[in-house]
Amino acid sequence: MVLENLGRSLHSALKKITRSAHIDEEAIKSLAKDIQQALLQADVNVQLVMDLTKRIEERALKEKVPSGVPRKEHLIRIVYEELSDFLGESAEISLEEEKPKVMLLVGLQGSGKTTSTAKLASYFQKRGYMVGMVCADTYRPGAYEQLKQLGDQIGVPVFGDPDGGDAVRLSAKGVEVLKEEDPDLILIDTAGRHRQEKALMEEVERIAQRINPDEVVLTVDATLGQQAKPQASAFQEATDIGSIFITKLDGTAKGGGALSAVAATGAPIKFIGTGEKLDEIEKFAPERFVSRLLGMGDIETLIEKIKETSKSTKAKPEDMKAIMTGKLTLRNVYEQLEQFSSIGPLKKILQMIPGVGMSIPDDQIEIGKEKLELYKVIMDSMTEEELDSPKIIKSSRIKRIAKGSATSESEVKELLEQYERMRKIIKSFTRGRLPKTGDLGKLLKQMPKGY
Ligand SMILES: Nc1nc2c(ncn2[C@@H]2O[C@H](COP(=O)(O)OP(=O)(O)OP(=O)(O)O)[C@@H](O)[C@H]2O)c(=O)[nH]1
Ligand SMILES: [Mg+2]
Repeated sequence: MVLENLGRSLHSALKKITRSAHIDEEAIKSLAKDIQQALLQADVNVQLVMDLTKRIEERALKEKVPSGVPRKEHLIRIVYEELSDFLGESAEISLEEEKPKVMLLVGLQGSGKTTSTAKLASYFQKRGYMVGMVCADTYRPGAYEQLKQLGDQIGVPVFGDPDGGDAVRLSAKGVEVLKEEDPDLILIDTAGRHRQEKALMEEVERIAQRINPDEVVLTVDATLGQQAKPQASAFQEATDIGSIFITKLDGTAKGGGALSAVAATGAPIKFIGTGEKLDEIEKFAPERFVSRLLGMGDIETLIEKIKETSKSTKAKPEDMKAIMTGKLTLRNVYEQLEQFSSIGPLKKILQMIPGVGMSIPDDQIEIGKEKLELYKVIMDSMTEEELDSPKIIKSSRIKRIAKGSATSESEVKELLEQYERMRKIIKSFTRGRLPKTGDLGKLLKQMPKGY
């Protein structure tokens, strides 16, 4: 998970609160301390941490608890709200206005411009928009080929010149050529030479002057931690139509530092990159992000991912809803096997379910691709009735299924055990109800015992 360590520490700080008998000043102070420690470890700036925890403490001590709300719940809500505020406000990219919207991606060398350009293209294409990309990086050898390859992967046209040329002219030409197709969005990938930063900034400025983009997107590498701030501030001052794409949030312990430092400059973070693959992009919504971070799940992002997948495949949100509410049948499993792999590994999906968070050991849910294939073959030999009510599958049926699918009885049993385990885990966490993100009262009640 993104920011796994931070999530774990915050999660255990809250767990301590839910377990304590009384919420008194001491408990609040101790919670604030735990949160401080967790954030400092994630490379969040000391001053920001102090301000945040002071606000949490003050609110927790002074605010009147609304009637009917348990004190603990109120306290957790304060933490949730303050952490969400801390990460800025939700900002939208809208493609509904004038067509085409032109976005210019800028950033330091290796910060992830090219990858993020293609990720954005794929993100909006999946949502039904027509997208084109322009390669205006004329410095990096093979820059055009890199973007072209990514474009081919997702079926998005790329304009560029393999021989390089003048970046400003290429950008203008690219926009002009792509406009003929009447796209909704044109994304321009630029160069990122670090050593001649000044020349680079000048070039970006000249491109911006020439093509007048609707939005300039700065990619910022999350591994910089709080050091991301100067980049974001300079950018925030230089452009008023800017947004930030934080890349490489996966696999860095400093992501919390980067997110909070950038948010503190007031520059809107609109997207985050959570891996090298093109679908590893998420719209950044602080509340949802914090909700998932605290192990409270993120149903909205999950539903969004399912909708996205169901456009290109036949995945059905109803099936996912059935799974999340513990009504998992083998039929759901069968129908979703392929979709699961396109939404992301099962563990990522489960993390978006409230209460599941970090509580499941990897080996309980990681099913390899080959295993999934085998399970599909086995399920092909099952009857409709068996797929709908797996509990009727006893030894004689197991024998028949194994024979029909040319597998062994133990493999059939293994599938049934795996299914049962998944069903139980999911059921025990969701308790048969589908909560909404942000509805903390309900979420908290659904947390498993010992949370
Ligand atoms: N893990 C991870 N890697 C990423 C992410 N985004 C980009 N990368 C990787 O970062 C490296 C640099 O990405 P590019 O997209 O080529 O960066 P760039 O800013 O275009 O680089 P230049 O054009 O050389 O300035 C590549 O290896 C990418 O796969 C992300 O969100 N997570
Ligand atoms: Mg590049």
